Amino acid sequence: MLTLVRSRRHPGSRRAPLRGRLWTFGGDVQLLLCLATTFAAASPSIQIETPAGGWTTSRVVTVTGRAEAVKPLGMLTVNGVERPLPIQNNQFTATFALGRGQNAIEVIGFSTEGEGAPVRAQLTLYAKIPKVDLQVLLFWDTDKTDVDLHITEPGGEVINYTHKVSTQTGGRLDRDDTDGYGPEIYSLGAAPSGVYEIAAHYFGDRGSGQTTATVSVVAREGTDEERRWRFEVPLTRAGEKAVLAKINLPPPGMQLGAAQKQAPAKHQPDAPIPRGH
Ligand SMILES: [Ca+2]
Repeated sequence: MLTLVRSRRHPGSRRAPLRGRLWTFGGDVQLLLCLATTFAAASPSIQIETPAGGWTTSRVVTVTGRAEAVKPLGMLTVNGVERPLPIQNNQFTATFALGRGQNAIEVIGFSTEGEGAPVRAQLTLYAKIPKVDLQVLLFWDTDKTDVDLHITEPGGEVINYTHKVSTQTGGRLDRDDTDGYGPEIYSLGAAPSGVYEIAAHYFGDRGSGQTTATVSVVAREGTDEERRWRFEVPLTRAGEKAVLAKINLPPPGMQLGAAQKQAPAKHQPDAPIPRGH
């Protein structure tokens, strides 16, 4: 009969640092139970790997990093503006727009255990970039979904994924994000005065249903007239388009007025606009 007895320490040996117990089977077979060590859960952590910090001449940057034992949806904060951050296979990547000068970036993960206590990593980046008169950043809060930013300039020209650079102002859309979260960024160096309409179109939901679109706006960046706004609107399904705000930029030197927030959009069941990709 096989008997399981606890072994005795060999004379002169030192107790192993592993958390476990040494057993012998009839004095012939030794089994080291160190399951507690082998399967110990990783501690929640988050780390930014690139960029290392310092300065950049790019307005749009991508931050990458690693995380352990955190929930699949974290948070990215850039100069106080929060947005959701997907974390998959212990990795994250996020693209966003910097402001001129010093930028404070924070990545937050929420522990998979207990109350989801946050773990944080910070980065400071100095951006040597030209000032913008107007920048609009669109992001949303669902994965595998496509929302599009549409800017109608005072001259009536519409900038979106089908027409990324304005022939009238030089304003440009940086990219068309088609698989979740954004951002899509419209930037304009020298903005003609007039009304700029900001709209979000829910192009494709791939079954995800409602998403919340958020736009973050900065006007007259780096001047005494600098103003910032943030608008949100729920989009319930693909095909829906909402005008989030109208920004009235006065001629340079004149005080900016309040942005005009729009009422929630009505569903527009028109067919999606064909795109070239
Ligand atoms: Ca898009």
